[in-house]
Amino acid sequence: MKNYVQCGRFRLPLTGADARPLVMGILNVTPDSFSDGGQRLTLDQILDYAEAMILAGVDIIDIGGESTRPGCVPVPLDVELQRVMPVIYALQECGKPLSIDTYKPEVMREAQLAGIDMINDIQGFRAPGAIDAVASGDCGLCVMHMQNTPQTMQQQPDYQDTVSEVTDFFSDRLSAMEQAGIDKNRLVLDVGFGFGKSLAHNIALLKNQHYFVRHFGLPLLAGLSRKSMLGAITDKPVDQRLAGSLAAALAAVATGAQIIRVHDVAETVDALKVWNAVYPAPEC
Ligand code: 7PJ
Repeated sequence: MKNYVQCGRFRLPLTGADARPLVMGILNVTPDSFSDGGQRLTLDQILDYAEAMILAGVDIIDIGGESTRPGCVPVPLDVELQRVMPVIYALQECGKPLSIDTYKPEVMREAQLAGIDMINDIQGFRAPGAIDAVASGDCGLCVMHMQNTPQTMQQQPDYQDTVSEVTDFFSDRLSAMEQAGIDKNRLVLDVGFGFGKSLAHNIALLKNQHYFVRHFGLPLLAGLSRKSMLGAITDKPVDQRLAGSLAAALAAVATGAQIIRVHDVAETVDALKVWNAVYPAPEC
């Protein structure tokens, strides 16, 4: 296991006295995000929301300019840039690592010029030019697994063996990144809950997260917050999934994730503090 993740200006500890599960707060800059879409439209409102996340103890702020909910339509490059770049510039000095949720190499390049600390790619840097766009910097890179595309992924998710297929995907991406000379200390893996997965696939991956940690020796990020798999389990609509999301965050940490991507930062920070008091990170 790595001792830290290199995350641009920041080095996030994974082991030792300072290590604890980290909370990545979702900052959607889209008018159509599935769980809080349309509520935060002006830059001021977005920055207020970021400020509240910081006060609540967020560790990483994940800025997203394109909704990737099932069936959504991709946004053009210029629209995505218009949405995210002002937010990145405005938050540059906020004191927290900034992440950008994008799969577009042009957005990755612009965001790095603006000092982004992490690039979170739901396509696992598969777009032509994506690896080239990030190879020479030092920002963290989250490599997520997705079957098919957001437009089609939930139509018929299909695996012979979920864990081994996701393993093969990571192996392929990691060797491409290694060939490009990317330092392993920059890398984080994410099995991609809900991205081309049935409930059974998601549960199989959640239960096997430790396997991925052991196999690749890399930290895992997990995003389960308010997702439909929690709706399937609890029979609750998206605005009533807080308790499910907190339980999912703890389950994800219990099974090996070190960064938890969430909407509800304050509640998750508290839940993880309690968790960490009982199960602190390993010493080395
Ligand atoms: C994830 C993400 C996730 C990572 C989204 C949503 C949909 N990035 N971006 N992992 N999900 N790394 O927030 O429900 O699970 S967008």
